[in-house]
Amino acid sequence: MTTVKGCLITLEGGEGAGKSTVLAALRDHMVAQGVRLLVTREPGGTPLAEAIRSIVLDSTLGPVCAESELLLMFAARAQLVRELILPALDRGDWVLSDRFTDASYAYQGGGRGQPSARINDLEAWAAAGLRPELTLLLDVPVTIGMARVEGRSAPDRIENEKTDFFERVRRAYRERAAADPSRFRIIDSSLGIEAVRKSACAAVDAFIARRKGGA
Ligand code: Z5A
Repeated sequence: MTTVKGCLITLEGGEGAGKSTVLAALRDHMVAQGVRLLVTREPGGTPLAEAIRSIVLDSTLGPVCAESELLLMFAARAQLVRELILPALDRGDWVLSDRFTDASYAYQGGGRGQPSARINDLEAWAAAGLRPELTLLLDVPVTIGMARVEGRSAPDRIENEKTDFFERVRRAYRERAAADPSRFRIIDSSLGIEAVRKSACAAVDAFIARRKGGA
């Protein structure tokens, strides 16, 4: 069993970046090392947050304004943070989340043009100021990512967006990573699945080793 204290690790990336694929590999890799791990996703992870997810991604509900979209993402997050993530961290467990607040900066900030200051305020209040200690950004050119998910059954409301929206999302993610290099690791996700998986596991191993050293 690892002796280091619990912490939050997140996976981020645009369409077809391979988060789900990498998440499964990372979970197995970390559990095999004895890390006590809660795996979750956003939006979602609790019954209420999953219900909000189905609303916010539903493409049949008519227009959703950017303000509603941002608030729904944070409503789901507020619940997940208090119901699952903070209690897990308090127990000393580790948490691996498929997306977190960086996604709101990228999609609602970069993609929809919501001001960063507003997202900052929501992060401080609704997300209790919680920030991951490590964020793996799976970065892939938009055209490659979109080609990977093409043909997947019924795109949801956000997946229906056009290429320029996803280009803004990618730019916002990369800017956040550049602004906070001690937290972010950018993984070149245009490479094959095995290479991406290896880079992600290596980044987490290095983080665990560093944390053990400093714990
Ligand atoms: N959203 C938001 O707007 N604001 C927020 O604050 C939050 C979220 C938290 C749902 O997220 C939506 O919510 C998302 C952002 C928004 N909208 N969009 N678009 P999600 O994370 O649940 O949904 P998603 O982005 O569509 O993720 P996904 O479907 O799980 O995709 P993925 O995890 O990136 O990819 P994958 O399923 O692992 O892989 C896709 C395909 O590519 C699959 O066939 C793989 O076999 C293949 N693949 C994966 N990696 C590779 C490599 N390296 N080479 C070749 N092929 C690959």
